[in-house]
Amino acid sequence: MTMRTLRIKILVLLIPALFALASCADAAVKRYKVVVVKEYPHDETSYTQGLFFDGGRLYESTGQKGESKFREVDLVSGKPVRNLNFANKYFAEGSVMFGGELFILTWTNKVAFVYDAATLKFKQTFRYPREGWGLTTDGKQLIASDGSNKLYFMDNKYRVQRTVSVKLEGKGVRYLNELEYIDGKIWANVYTTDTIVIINPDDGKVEATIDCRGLYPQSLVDDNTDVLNGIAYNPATKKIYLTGKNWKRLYEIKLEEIKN
Ligand SMILES: [Ca+2]
Repeated sequence: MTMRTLRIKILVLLIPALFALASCADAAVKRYKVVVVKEYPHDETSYTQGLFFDGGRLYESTGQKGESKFREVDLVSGKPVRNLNFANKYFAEGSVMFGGELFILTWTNKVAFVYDAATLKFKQTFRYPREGWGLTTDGKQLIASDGSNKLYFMDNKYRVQRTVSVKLEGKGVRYLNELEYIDGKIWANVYTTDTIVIINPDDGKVEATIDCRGLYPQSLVDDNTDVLNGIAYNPATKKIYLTGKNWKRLYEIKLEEIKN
């Protein structure tokens, strides 16, 4: 065998292997865009921080000092059914119901409020040594974000059991904000962007990204409009809803994969 034929032989063997590697890397992170299935009114005074369903009912927590509130919201009308307000010093953040209790984070106050989930009666507070951003649950633990690329898995006493670092193709994804646990994965809004990442809760690896550009039409944008934030999943209907801070609409969406 000449050197030339050897080189060709190596290339012939190598090229499919390289393609296999490349397609492996491509297949690792899927890319989706969102398609609107249905749209609903959303209170444009709501600076959305937390959004979730529990028992078929939609709940939302909103931020800003002096404007922070927690609400049960009628999906169809967008109107509040029940409402909790916070003292002016608190900036409410993510919220979720877990084990018959409602948990609501605050941004820099470093305190979480706990209520009875059924009556919304105040029960207690927990302190935590970091910022509060998003909150969700896998039904076994609370899962919180703090604006970094970390997710904190905690028990109902706010004790951290484990953390994962969220990475997209090996690079940390910071500014993880509103969270939603959907079918074994954690969806997270990446603050200030139109991107949602789908995270494997075991290793923090981003398995897919969702491009939400164009979801909120330019015709509805005004001086008050802020970023995409708010993911809610109703497990009974398997429907997924998105909104944003001070958006006038809440959208039921489905995913469409972006090929190549
Ligand atoms: Ca949520």
